[in-house]
Amino acid sequence: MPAWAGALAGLVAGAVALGVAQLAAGVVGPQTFPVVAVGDATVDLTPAPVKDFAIRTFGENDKAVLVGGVFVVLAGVAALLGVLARRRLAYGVAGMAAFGVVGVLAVLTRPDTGLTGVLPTVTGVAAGAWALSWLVRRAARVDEASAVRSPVRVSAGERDADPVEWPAVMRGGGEPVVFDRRRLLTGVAGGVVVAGAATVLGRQLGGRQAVDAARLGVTLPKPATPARPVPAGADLRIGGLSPFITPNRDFYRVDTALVVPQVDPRDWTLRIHGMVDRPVELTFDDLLRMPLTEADVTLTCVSNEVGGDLVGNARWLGVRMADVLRRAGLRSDADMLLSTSSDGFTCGTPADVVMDGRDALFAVAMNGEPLPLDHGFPVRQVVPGLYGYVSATKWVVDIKVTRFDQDQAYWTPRGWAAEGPIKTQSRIDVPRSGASLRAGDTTIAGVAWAQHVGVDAVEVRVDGGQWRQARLAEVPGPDTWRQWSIDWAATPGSHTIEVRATDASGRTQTEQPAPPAPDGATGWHSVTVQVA
Ligand SMILES: Nc1nc2c(c(=O)[nH]1)N[C@H]1C(S)=C(S)[C@@H](COP(=O)(O)O)O[C@H]1N2
Ligand SMILES: [Mo]
Repeated sequence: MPAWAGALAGLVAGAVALGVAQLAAGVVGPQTFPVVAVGDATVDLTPAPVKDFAIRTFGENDKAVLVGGVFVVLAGVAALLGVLARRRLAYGVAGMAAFGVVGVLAVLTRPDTGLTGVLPTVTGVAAGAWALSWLVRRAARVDEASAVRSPVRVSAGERDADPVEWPAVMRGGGEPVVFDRRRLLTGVAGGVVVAGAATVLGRQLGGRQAVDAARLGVTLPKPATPARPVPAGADLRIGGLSPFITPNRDFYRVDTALVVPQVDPRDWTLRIHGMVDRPVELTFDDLLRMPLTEADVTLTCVSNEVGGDLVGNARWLGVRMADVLRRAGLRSDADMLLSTSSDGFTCGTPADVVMDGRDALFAVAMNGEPLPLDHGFPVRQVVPGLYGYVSATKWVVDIKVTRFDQDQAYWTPRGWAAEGPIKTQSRIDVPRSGASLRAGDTTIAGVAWAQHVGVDAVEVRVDGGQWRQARLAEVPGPDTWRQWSIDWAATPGSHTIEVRATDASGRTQTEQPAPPAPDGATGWHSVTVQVA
């Protein structure tokens, strides 16, 4: 059997393994698909600098790149196992089993898989090993002609003594066997069909239909405390300027989940425990029966570079976290709320921030609809003034009331600060960097944010000249970003435009550039444009 045939058999056996695993994961849960479990574990184990590099280089495609990488590695190894299996089937099967062990370990260390989560890996590896041996055997046919011609039956042991070159695959009985390309290729075709069908079926079974349907079935109660009306002048409606409210489909997404957690609201509970007088457990219906608050809050990711787009503003509807926590009764020496998502991500939020009266919510809706699955359905946290990684737990299921000196959240051991208040920032949306403009009167516009403090001033300068005050749009309160604009008489040539904001506490953004890690980027956003 030539090497290419072994590689092909290995690849197809690998595909059968993944297909069967996908099918089983369709029943047990998509996060138990071994590629996803290994990918998720890789995300958690990746050193912070590598992860930062990946986010910088691939942006929101980082997950696709990771999963693609896992597939490429798997394909290479499967082909190699096929090549080895030509010599000895046991090599190939042992290699598959080794992969199974890696898969099982990854699944078992995930927080959202459980013991049944190993089923997809185990059945997949069993199916792959079976397919490999079936293909290798199938490709070897007893050479009837030479068996008849040969006066003596040659057994494998005699091969070395015999100068004649014997086919690589020998059957136990010692008949000379030859490689049968046709039988291999028909077997390969069968394997491809099985792998493809199992994958498609598994995807359908594991699809989001059930949770999507449950989401559509959610009836949102009216808020007991409606949002402050958005002033008419909050949205300057300038072409290219971010709208005041970011539509859900355009809202940035950042999380560590390779497959979006599917949490059925009928199964959802929120447990509050730790340093409390009485542990509390709430169902989704319990939560919806509490008074709801509506608030416009701008979320920001700590990974946002100066000028970046990991920031968005939405109208949230939810129960004040403080109301729920008061039911449990926080002990006075507790200072941290360690929240956990259904997929095991954790956030550490300062308790005093959540309890100080701001609109810190267990949110159930975003811009008038139940939370999109990507944004944490059925319940997520929203805390004005704190970066997402320390406050905005999506798919939240558990709050441990604890202390910063006793517990650490997900990102802290990975090199990010334990506490993450949002730094005042401003961004130029129009003109875009690199734009070509016509000389004459034009508008420079953008957004600025200083959540829970408020933006008091935005200044713009061109080519390092005088700072000029921008016009500020109105805002409903201090928790949202604020649009700004300024006129500019553009003259021919290349120009650099810079912006800086001053918050309501009187602090102006520092010019000093700092990277996002460990606690948020600083510096002034600038764009360079060509005017003709
Ligand atoms: N479960 C879970 N929640 C999470 C995260 C996560 O990785 N897992 N990432 C946080 C980070 S870093 C940010 S910036 C916000 C982003 O929320 P969004 O995706 O709805 O914009 O979610 C936060 N909540
Ligand atoms: Mo973030």
